[in-house]
Amino acid sequence: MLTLYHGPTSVCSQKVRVCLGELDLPYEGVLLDLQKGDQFAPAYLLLNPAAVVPTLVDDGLVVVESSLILDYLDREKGGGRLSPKGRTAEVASAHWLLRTLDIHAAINTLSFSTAMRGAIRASRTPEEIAQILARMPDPVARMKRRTLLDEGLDAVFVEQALRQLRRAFGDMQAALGQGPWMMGESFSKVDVALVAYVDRIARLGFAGLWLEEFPAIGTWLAAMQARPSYAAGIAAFADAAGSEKMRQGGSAHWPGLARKWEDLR
Ligand SMILES: N[C@@H](CCC(=O)N[C@@H](CS)C(=O)NCC(=O)O)C(=O)O
Repeated sequence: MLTLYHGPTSVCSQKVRVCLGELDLPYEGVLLDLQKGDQFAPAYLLLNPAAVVPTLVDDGLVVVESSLILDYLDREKGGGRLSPKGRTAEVASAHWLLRTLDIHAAINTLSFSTAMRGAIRASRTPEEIAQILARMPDPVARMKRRTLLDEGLDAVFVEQALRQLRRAFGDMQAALGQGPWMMGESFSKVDVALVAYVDRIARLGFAGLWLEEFPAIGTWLAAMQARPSYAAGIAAFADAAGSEKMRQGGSAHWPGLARKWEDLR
């Protein structure tokens, strides 16, 4: 039996749920409330010492890191049907899976410097925020979070994130010039690995990052959103009020973000 510890709107959890949907795999879900700090519970830390979601447990085997989970599920449960075949495609797909670490960091930066920053600062006292930060086990992640909450779009991490995304979008646009999916004609785990991140940018009201310069990304995202796995893995876990709050919270920062994006052209 597969057990997935996940968060309803966590991007890394979304991509694993999309994968489970694509492979048509039943699973038992354990939802964690990241705002309440469920990820810091001692029992959970034994599974995932980094205090992050998702974590997959398959018959006692613990698998962490969302892109590794995708790879594991496809190899062990899906017969490799989401894995591109051939030397060149295998290297390219492994590289994309590795790059999701940087892409995730960039999405985390954009969220916590805009919409999440607004929501957290509006609902918590500075003392409560300090308490939450103190529980983060990684001192660098803690410093990053504190800087984003304090400085918003002026934080140094924002330029880093935009540079990462500009490179990733350029490479996605080139890849999508070869076929409808990231690896060409065949839908693959690379599409699954990227959808939640790109979708989050759209949900924050930042689709302007690709609309004119990298239009293939918008077409690809629409195709991803039309798949049943998106409905089951992402849309089903997003409540309307929360989504609207995220859109408004992000969109208010679009003019500032767009200026920074233009500066990097
Ligand atoms: N590289 C990890 C990143 C996991 C991660 O950072 N997850 C976020 C949600 S998307 C989390 O659990 N955050 C907890 C927190 O912010 O305290 C993966 O892909 O699994």
